[in-house]
Amino acid sequence: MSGQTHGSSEELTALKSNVDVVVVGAGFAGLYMLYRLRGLGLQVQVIEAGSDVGGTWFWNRYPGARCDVESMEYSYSFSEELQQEWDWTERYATQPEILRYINHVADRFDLRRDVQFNTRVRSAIFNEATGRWTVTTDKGQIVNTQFCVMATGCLSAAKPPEIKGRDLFKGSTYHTGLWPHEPVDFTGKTVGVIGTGSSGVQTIPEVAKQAHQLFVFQRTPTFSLPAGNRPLKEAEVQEIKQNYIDLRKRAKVSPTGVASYPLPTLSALEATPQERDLAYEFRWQAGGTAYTRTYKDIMLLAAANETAADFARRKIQSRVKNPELAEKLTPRDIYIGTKRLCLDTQYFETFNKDNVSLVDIRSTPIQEITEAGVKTSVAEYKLDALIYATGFDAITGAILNIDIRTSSGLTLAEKWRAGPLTYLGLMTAGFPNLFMVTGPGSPSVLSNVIVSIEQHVEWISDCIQHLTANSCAQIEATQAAENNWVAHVNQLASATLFLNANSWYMGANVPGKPRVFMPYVGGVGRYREECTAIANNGYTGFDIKK
Ligand code: FAD
Ligand code: N01
Repeated sequence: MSGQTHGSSEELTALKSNVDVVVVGAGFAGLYMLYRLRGLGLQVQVIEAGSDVGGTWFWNRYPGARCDVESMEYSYSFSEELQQEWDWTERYATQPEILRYINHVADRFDLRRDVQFNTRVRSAIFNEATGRWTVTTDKGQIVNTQFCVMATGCLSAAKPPEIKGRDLFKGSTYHTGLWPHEPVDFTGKTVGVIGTGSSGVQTIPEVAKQAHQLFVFQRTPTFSLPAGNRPLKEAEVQEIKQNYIDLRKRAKVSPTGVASYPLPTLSALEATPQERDLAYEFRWQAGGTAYTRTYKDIMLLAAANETAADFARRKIQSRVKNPELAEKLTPRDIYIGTKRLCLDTQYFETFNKDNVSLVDIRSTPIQEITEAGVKTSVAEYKLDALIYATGFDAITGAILNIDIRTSSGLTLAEKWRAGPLTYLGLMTAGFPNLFMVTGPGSPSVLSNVIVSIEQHVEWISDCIQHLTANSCAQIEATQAAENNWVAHVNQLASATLFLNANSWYMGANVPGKPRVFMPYVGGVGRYREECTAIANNGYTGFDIKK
C-alpha cells in the first residue's frame, strides 16, 4: 500500500524514560491533553505513530477530504485567542486547511517538544506492586509512567477489506485512511474505488475529474446529502467570532456538540406529508447532517425514519439521470442515519459522467483481486490504480492494537472479548490510571468530536489534578459502576434504530468483532452533566487510593 508514514518532522525529543503521564496519539485529543497536563506542571511524553501532528487529518489526505461539522464549530474552543486569530475559509474546511490549523496549534503552544513521532506504542503493562505503567514502543524503548492516556482516535486503525488476492495487484494501491503525502495524479488512468461510505463519497467525485475511467465498486448504497459547502464570508466569520464564547457554551450542552443544529420537538408522524416535505426540503437545502434532526423521532421510530428516508431517496433519484442506475444507488434496506449520514459535493451527479461506472457488487460480488484488477462473479475490471475506501476498525481498534495488560495477567483484549466495557468511556475496571479519550461508552463519534475531546481531556486533567492535590496515587473504575454504565449505554441504544444497521458503530464491518453498539446515544449535554456530577461528588464509582 502506498501510504506509509511520510513527513517532514524530525524526531525532536529523546524519549523520556520516566514521566508522570504517557499520552498515546498526537491528534486533536493528544495535543490538547499535553497542553492541559503541562499546565499542571506534569512531566508528559506523547508518543505518535505518524511523522507529525494531526491524527485523522495527518493520515486522511485523499482528494476531497474535508470535515462535515462546520469549520467554525469543528475547532478547539479552549483558547479565546486561538479562536479569534484563526480564519477558516470554507464552511467545511478541507483536510489541508485543518492540518494547517493543527500545526498552528502545535506551534503556538510549543507542543512538539514533548512528542516522539514515528513511534508506535506496542504494549502498556500495569505493575500492581509499584502502581506504575511500563509502556513499550516498536523501537524497543521503554517509558515508566504513573498515568496512561489513550488518545488513539476512534477512526485511526485503517481497515483494508478481506478480499482474496489483495497483494497480487500490480498497479498502485491506496487506502483513504493512509493516503500518501505526495499528490497522486490519476490523469489518464483507469481507477477502481471499493467503498461508498463518507470517504468514498468524498473521493469519488474528485478522482472522476482526473481518471480516464472510474469503476465504483458498491456493496451498499449510501444515504448522502449535498454538503452545501461554500467559501465563508468575512462578515459571517466576524459575527461568529464576536459571539464565539456563547456559541461554544451552547455546543457543550447540546445533544450533538453542534450549537447550530436544531433541537427538534415535533414528531414526523404528527406532521402532514406536505409539512414534512417542506421541513425536509428546508434541512436539505441548509446542508449538513442535521437532516436527521428535522423531527425528534427519526432515529427512534421506523415509521418516522421512513418519512426522512423516502424524501432522501427521491432526492437521490432526481440527481441521477439514468433511472436504473439511480435505483442501484438508492438505499432501500437501511434506516437513514443508522450508518453515519454522508455529506457530499456532486457525489450522485458524478455517476452521470461518461467515464464513471457503478459496479453493483451486491448482485455481482468481488471474487478476488488479481494482478490486473478486480474480478467479480461476471467480469474482470483491469485497473491502473485501486483505492480502498473501506473504513476503519473503529472505536476499539487502535486501543486493542496495543497489548494492554496488568502484571497479574488481566488483558484488555480478553476483558473486551464480547465488546468494550467501560465506565463513562473514560476508564475500564481492572486497569488503574488508564484513561481513554472518546472511549467506547461515550458520545465520541455521535458528536462534534472536538467538543467531546475537550470535555474528556478537561475531565481527565481535573481528575489527575484532584489526585495530586490529595496525595493520591491511583484511581480505578469500580466493577459495579462499570456494570451500571454499560447497562445504561445499552438501554439507551436499544430504544433507537441504530442496532438494526450493519454499521461500524456496531463493529459490523470487522469480521469476528462483537456486535455491540459502542457510542453513548444520550447526547453530549446530558453526558457532560453526568461526568461533572460524578467528579463533583468525589468521583463516585471510582476507587481512589493513596
Ligand atoms: P486521531 O485524530 O485519530 O489521532 C489519533 C492518533 O493516535 C493518530 O495520529 C494515530 O497515529 C495515533 N496512534 C494510534 N495508535 C497509536 C499507537 N499505538 N502508538 C502511537 N500512536 C498511535 N469528526 C467530527 O466531529 N467532524 C468531522 O467533520 C469529522 N470528519 C472526519 C473525517 C475523516 C476523514 C475521518 C477519518 C474522521 C473524521 N472525524 C470527524 C472524526 C475524527 O477522527 C475526529 O474528529 C478527531 O480528529 C479525532 O481526533 P483524535 O485525536 O481523538 O484521534
Ligand atoms: O468508512 P465506512 P469511511 N467489500 O466504514 C465498504 C468518518 N469520516 O472511511 O456498507 C466491499 O463508512 C462498505 O460497504 P458496506 C465518518 O465518521 C468522515 O467511508 O459495509 N466493500 C462501505 O461502503 C465515517 O462514517 C468524513 O456494505 C466494502 C465502505 O467500504 C467514518 O469516518 C469523511 C468492504 C466503508 O465505509 C468511516 O468512513 C470520511 C468489502 N470487503 C470519514 N469492506 C466526513 O465527511 C468495506 N466496504 C467528515
